[in-house]
Formats: sequence, C-alpha cells, structure tokens
Amino acid sequence: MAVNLPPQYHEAEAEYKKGRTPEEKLVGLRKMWVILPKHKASEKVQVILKTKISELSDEIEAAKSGPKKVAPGTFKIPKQGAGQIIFLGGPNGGKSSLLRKLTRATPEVAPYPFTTREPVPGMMDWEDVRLQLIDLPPITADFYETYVTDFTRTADAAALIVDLGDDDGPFAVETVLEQLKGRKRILVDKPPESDDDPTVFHVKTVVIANKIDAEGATDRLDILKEMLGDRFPIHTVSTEKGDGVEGLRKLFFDRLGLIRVYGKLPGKQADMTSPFTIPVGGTVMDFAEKVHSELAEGLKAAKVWGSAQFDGQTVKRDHVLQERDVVELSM
Ligand SMILES: Nc1nc2c(ncn2[C@@H]2O[C@H](COP(=O)(O)OP(=O)(O)OP(=O)(O)O)[C@@H](O)[C@H]2O)c(=O)[nH]1
Ligand SMILES: [Mg+2]
Repeated sequence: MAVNLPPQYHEAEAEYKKGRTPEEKLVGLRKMWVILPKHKASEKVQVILKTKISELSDEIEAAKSGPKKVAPGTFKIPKQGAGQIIFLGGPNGGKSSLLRKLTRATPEVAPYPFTTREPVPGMMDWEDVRLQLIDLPPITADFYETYVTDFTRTADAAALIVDLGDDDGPFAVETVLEQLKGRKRILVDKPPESDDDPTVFHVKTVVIANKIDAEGATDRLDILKEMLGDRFPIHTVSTEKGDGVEGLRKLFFDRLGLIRVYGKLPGKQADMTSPFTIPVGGTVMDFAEKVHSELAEGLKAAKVWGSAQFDGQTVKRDHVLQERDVVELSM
C-alpha cells in the first residue's frame, strides 16, 4: 500500500540524513515520527522508524554509561520459526530448565543463581509450527546485561519466569520489571494500539509462576497474584514435575497473535504439513507476501477453503483469512 507523505516529512528526513552526530540524527527522526501519518498503510514505515529511533536513543544512552563490556551484536541471534519469545526473570527461577523441557537445547541448570551467562536459543514445536525460545541471563537490581534491551526490541513476545521456590521470587520479578522500565521496555499483557513515544517499547508478556511443587509455593503465588494479578494472567507450572509445562506450547503460540494458513497449488492437494503464519486479521495479500513478495505484486485473486462462504470460493486480495484456511493464489 502506498503512503502519502507530506512535504514536511521529507524536510525532516533531509535533516536526519544531514545529521552528523547521533543526537542530531535523532532530532530529525523524531520530527519524522511526529509528522508520519499513523494508519494501516504506514505500518511498515512506522516500525522501521520506531526501530531506528530506539536504536539511536539506546546508543546515546549507552555511550553516556561508558565503554561497553560486550561489543554490540556479539549475541545477536537470527530469528527462526514463526516467532521469537525471550525468557526474562530473576536468578534461579527455572528459565534454563524450562528451555530444556520445551526444546532440544541444553543450557546449564544449577541450584544457584547466575548460572546462565549468555543467550541460548532453542526451537519449540507446537503441532505443525516451530517457535524460537531464547534463554537469557537473569536480571537483578545490580546485574543487567545491556544486550537484553536489544532482545526486548526484536523479540515478538516475552515469558517472565517467577521463582515460587524462594520467598524473594515475587519481589525479584518486580525488580526485573523496574529494571526494564528504566530502559523504556514495558512488559504488558496487551500492548497499546500505538505508542506516542517511539522510544518506548511494549513487550507482550506471559507470566509463568514456576516451582509450584516447592514447599510454601502457594503462599508465594498469593503474594504474586496480589502484586501482578491485575496486570497479567498468571500461569502456574512445575518445570521439574512437568505440571502445566506442555500447555505452554499453545499459550506461547497464541501470545504471538498469529494464524496458520496453508498453501495450495492449482490442481494439487493442499500442503497441510508446513503452514505459513500471518498476523490475526491478516489478508490474502499478507499471505501472498509471506509466500513470495513478487507473488503479492502480481496477485489478482485467490481461492479459499475454510473462511470463504463455500470451499474453493474466489475471493479478493483483501479477504481476511482465518486460522487453518487453505489458499490457492491465482496470478
Ligand atoms: N522444585 C523445583 N525446582 C525447580 C523447578 N524448575 C527448576 N528448578 C530448579 O531451580 C534451579 C534453577 O534452575 P535454572 O533453570 O538454572 O534457573 P535459571 O532461571 O535459568 O537461573 P539463572 O540462569 O541463574 O538465571 C535448579 O536447581 C532447578 O533444578 C521446579 O519446577 N521445581
Ligand atoms: Mg539459567
């Protein structure tokens, strides 16, 4: 979709391009953000602009706090699968144990805090889709790996893991939320439609209260519910005993806000083994873009099995697809 940009936008863009320092560039970008019309057609431009603004303001902040311990990009993990979910939490809550349960990854697990020192990715299967889960080092009042902020920008959602085996567990999580908030990362159940401040990122989050098998865990769960219950639904599990763990697979997929759509070639059976995933509310056009961007450009119509009135009905490019629809694109 074309975006009509007012002339002031291009003036601000010129200012951004001429900027010699990150600060000067940020001034231009912020002006572009204010002028940019915020509607569906400009969604992609909004995302690009927001990411640039956030990266630049993080860079300016980081420069203020002295040389980096870890070079930028050292721990970058390429996205794989239908979506990426990062594990956040205080120390010793069971993040690495959970990654071991849900994927084939084998991060170190130990009965003492600060075991995980680096991000560890793993692929989780749910039915016919795969999601990427990333275990991260813990966050405390005194310990914060700066690259965690980068992961919160790029991830599609977060899992916040609470230690119900320790009296400090619920409070440790409050500290995690504060540490992230200090870096303009707000963990939420449902993100707002749009952000006024482009440097603030809302991260869709699932709260997982782990170690429900531990002695005293139910009392700590009550405390946790009092602290966070009105902000997040809380999912209780025991990674060690397995209680509630398998249910997390669907929960994680649902949190990504995606639907599965299957492709079909003319005259052939649909390929029901490997779906494409598009956002809830996505159209035939969004599907075509996932299959191949060139396909989307030349797309005339499509046939849909599932959400159409009858099987194989011809629909327009803007037809909204539903979970498990089958689509045949016609050029
Ligand atoms: N009782 C009980 N213990 C658990 C459970 N899940 C994990 N643990 C134990 O909790 C300890 C910490 O587990 P980890 O998976 O290393 O925790 P972590 O959150 O990755 O810890 P850091 O890397 O230090 O942040 C280990 O001794 C685990 O065996 C559980 O459901 N119940
Ligand atoms: Mg760990």
